[in-house]
This record gives sequence, structure tokens and C-alpha cells, in this order.
Amino acid sequence: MLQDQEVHAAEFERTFIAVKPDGVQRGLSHRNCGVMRCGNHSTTILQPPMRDAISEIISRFERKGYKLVGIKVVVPTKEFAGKHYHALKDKPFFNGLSEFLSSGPVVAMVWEGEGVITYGRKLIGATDPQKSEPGTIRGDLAVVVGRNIIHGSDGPETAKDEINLWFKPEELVSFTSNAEKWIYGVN
Ligand code: IDP
Repeated sequence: MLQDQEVHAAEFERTFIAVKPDGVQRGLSHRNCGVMRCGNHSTTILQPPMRDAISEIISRFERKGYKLVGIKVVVPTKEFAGKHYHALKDKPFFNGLSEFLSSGPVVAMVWEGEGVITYGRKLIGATDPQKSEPGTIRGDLAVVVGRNIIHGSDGPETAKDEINLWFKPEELVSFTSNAEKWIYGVN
């Protein structure tokens, strides 16, 4: 039984997802507003509740049925950011993009599940938020291409490379969640 579960878990693909510095900061600035700047004003309580981008993004992947198997908050160096975006090194925006990715905390994650690479990209939406469908993360939460709040691997090879770049093997977990048999109908 346990063996079956292990085999099943091993069959799932993994993808690298990152909340970029703009996504992290947008969440933090809301918290700052509530706690530091307007925390003493009773009107704060009347403000409509806003969800920050980090929890919103995690929630969308989780609600779909995907499994979080690694997560950390890091501030990458510009050199590291350049490695992450090496495929775009000839683009005119490469330098600015690397600088931006290293400008603040990034929430780096690995998500696991059937079809998670391709479907993760659907959840994320088109690169340019102006072209992302409503209902997608970028469509709902971002406005311009240079601040599109989230990264997701675009294929199996990229996913493998990006996971290896951002995570050590021991930083990732393998487990079978209780929900899995209800999500996949196994056992
Ligand atoms: P993706 O993030 O949807 O996979 P890529 O083409 O791999 O899209 O581009 C990586 C990132 O580079 C984008 O998410 C976006 O932040 C940035 N980017 C892409 N095109 C432009 C552009 O024309 N100007 C500025 N930034 C761009």
C-alpha cells in the first residue's frame, strides 16, 4: 500500500513557481497599511478585506488540487536572477528584469501534481497581464508585463532546471496527502 502511494507520488510532475518581488511587496504594503500607518484608526476595520498576493497565489494552486512540496523566501542576487532568466539574456529588458528579480524577496515554491507545469501556466495567465484572461492570476492581479507578479516554468526541462537552481533536493518533500485519493480517484 505504502509502496503504491510512493510510486504514485513519484509519477507526479513538479514545477517551479515564484511570487516575484512585486507580488511580495504588494502583500506587505497592505499589511503595513493595516498595522503601521492606519492601525490605530477605527476606520481600518471598515476597509474591505484584501488578500495579499502570496496567499492568493498559494490558494489558487491549492484549491485546484496541487500540492506544495517546497517553499522559501529568498532575495536572489542579480547574478542568480540572471541565471534564472538566462534564456532571455539577449532581450533588451534582460538587465532590468534581473535587477528587478533581485530587488526584494521572492517566494520560491515547488508545486506537484498531474499536469502542473502546463496547467500552472494556465492558472498564471499570459505573460502580458493586458492579454491575460480575467480569472487568471496575472489577469486578476497585475497590469503591466514588467510587473506581472508571478513566474512559472514553461516546460518539463525548464521546470527541472529551475527547481535545481532554486532548491537543494533536501529542501523538497515527498508525501501523499490525505486529499489525493479524492483528487485523483486512486485506491
Ligand atoms: P513568462 O514569465 O510568462 O514565462 P517570459 O517570456 O519567459 O514570460 O519572460 C520572463 C519575464 O520577463 C516576464 O514574466 C516579464 O516579467 C518579463 N518580460 C517579458 N517580456 C517583457 C517585455 O517586453 N518588457 C519587459 N519585461 C518583459
